[in-house]
Amino acid sequence: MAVWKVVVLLDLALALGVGGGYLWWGRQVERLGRELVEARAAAAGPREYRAEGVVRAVLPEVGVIVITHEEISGYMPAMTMGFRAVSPKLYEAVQVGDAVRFSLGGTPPNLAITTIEKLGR
Ligand SMILES: [Cu+2]
Repeated sequence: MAVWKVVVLLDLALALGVGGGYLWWGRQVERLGRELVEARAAAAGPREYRAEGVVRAVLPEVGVIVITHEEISGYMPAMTMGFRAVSPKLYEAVQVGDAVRFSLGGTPPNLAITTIEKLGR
C-alpha cells in the first residue's frame, strides 16, 4: 500500500473516531443535564406542574395516558411519554387526539396527572 493511502486512511480513522467521540460526549452531557434537572426537581419535594399536550393513547387497563407534551419548565423537555392518573375518572375525560392542559402532582419522578381538561380549539 502506498504511503499516501496509509496516511489518508489513518486521517479518516482519526476523523471518524474523534467525531464519534464528540457525538458520544454531546449525548452524555445532554443526558447529565437532564438528570441534573430531574434530581433538582426531586430534591425540592412534592410539586405541581402544569403542561399542555396532545393525547396519543388512553390505556386505563394499564393505568397510562400517553401524551405528547410541550416543555415542562424546570422539569422536562418536550417529548411523548406515558403518565399515570390519580383517578380512574381522568381516563374517561379525554380521547386520542385531544389537545389538553393537565396538572402533574407528586414528587419527581413519581408524578401523576391530577387534573386534565380538553383545550377548546
Ligand atoms: Cu415527559
